[in-house]
Amino acid sequence: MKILKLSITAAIVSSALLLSACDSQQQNNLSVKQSTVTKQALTEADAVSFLAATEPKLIQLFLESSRAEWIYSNFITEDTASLSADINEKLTVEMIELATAAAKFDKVQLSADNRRKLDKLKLALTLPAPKDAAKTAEMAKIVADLGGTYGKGKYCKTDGTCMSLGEMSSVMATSRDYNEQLEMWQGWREISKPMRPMYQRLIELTNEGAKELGYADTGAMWRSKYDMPADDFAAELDRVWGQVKPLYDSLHCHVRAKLSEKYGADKVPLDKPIPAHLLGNMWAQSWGNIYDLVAPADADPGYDVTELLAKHNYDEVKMVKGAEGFFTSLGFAALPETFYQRSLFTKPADRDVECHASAWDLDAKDDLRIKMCIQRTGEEFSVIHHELGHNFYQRAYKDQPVYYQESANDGFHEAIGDTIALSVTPDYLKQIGLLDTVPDESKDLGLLMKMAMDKVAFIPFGLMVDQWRWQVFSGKIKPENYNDAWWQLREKYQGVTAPVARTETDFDPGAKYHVPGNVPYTRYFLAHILQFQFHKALCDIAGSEEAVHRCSIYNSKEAGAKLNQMLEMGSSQPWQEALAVVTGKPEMDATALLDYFAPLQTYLDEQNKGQQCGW
Ligand code: X8Z
Ligand code: ZN
Repeated sequence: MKILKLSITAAIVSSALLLSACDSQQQNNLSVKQSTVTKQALTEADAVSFLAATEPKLIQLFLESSRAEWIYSNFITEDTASLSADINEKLTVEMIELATAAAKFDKVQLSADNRRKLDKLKLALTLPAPKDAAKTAEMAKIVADLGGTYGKGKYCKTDGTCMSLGEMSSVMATSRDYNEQLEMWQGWREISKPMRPMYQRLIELTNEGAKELGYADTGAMWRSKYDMPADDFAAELDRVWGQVKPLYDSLHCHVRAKLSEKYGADKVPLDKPIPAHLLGNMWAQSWGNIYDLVAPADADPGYDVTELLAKHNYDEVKMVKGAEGFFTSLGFAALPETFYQRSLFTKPADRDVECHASAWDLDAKDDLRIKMCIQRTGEEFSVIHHELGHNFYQRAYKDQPVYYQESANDGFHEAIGDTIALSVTPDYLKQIGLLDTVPDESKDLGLLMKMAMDKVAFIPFGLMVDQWRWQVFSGKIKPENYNDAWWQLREKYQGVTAPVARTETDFDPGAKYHVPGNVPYTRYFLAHILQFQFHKALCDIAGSEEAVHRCSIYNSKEAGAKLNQMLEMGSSQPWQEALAVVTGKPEMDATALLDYFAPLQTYLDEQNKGQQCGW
């Protein structure tokens, strides 16, 4: 339903030229399209004119849709929900029509470029809808309602006081009180219970749409977007996860032992999955917030970015300017003034907004924005880099044809800002005046541990979300097992468990933004592998002689130029080729990640000696 550029999602919406008063032009476009696809024997010339006529139509639709989505997620009310549903419905109808028209060229001999553009069009929708107009409208309403339910979600206690997700997340990050964390964990999961029937119906509807487009189900369509056969892509994920799993298992073992020391073996048994509320994060997806519980003795770097930001009076805008400064140091042009005028940086007190961070490109020119309820923490400083990575990518590919105004694959979009954040080293923090003294190498282990708690811990979560969704789409997971299956996968991949009994009146997947938001999640798994490949390659290009975990590409115009070369390509080439532009190799490979964390792996092996690991 929502597509990102050519596959808009709620996370990053982008569009292009303002053509609001071009009714006649739109009619022309449509008539070209209709005459093109009803001809008897289609030729490449027909494809070329179809693609040319479709382009301005898409640009217009994307702009309209982005505006409505921007307003809805900045101001969640019944009215904006209704307007968002209306435009989504219109966009979906049009995209289904275009995908169907594009499929008419399936048997026509075409250049690789024209074939690629048509394929992009066929795969553009994240949530295809059935052709039946009433069903499309029903689906659009569900999509808006699910998003709104999440965005408005808060936890209200019996005394009448309510907490936002941001407030609850702060408690999860800083509290070391078992019951207090549990209250937050349980409280937030109340918001998603009402989503279940909506979600169930959404799956039925979108699968019907996917089948009409020739896919087995919507999950099969999602897996078809990676320049390789869908089954090969799924196998590729398993292969890469197999590379990382031993490191994850070591980290899990060590963290569980430390949590068991902290909370007691009755609460954290040494042979069982870890209770999911003790890891410093609402979803146990990244664990950096409990770094203090696992910090290696004598190797703690002795600083904390949250404290440094406070000490140097960094407010939200200063945090964003700081992150922007990294990109400009690489040679990227500064963000436009409108970015600062139009972005949302702080949570408004007087209305409901979707606080989950996102980056937007409204017009494929220069109307870039982020929307984020920034908290003044080191964690959020990283998220700002993440979001700006989206914006700089969007600007880099803006001159591509609309079909290619996208990242090489969705994992690339998620990896760019994170790649930059890997260069936020102590040395860099000193250069920008946040840190006085760079800790010596004896403290590297602490830095690596902190990074692993964020990045390595995330990887199985990044995989399991869509393992759940794919099986929901395929029907292997039935509605009566939605929650149970979620927890089975959480246990299988992450080795975490629900801290209290769950039932099928709960809908815990819905408490994670990307499920009601319908944002595919495999992208983050990919990004967590790719960012280490990019970082290593860019450090080489920058001529760094440091260990890779100490390298910062700050100020390297060479690294910036190479990165930009890849970003500018958009999705015009298979992602393997884009990857090769920066890394020299067309394969996704976790070796760069494993090399980065090699000293930590040695430490963990030592620490885990005699422990019974696994769950
Ligand atoms: O959703 C995001 C970004 C926006 S694309 C803030 N991330 C995932 C999440 O929060 O679950 C970044 C890492 C994973
Ligand atoms: Zn992102």
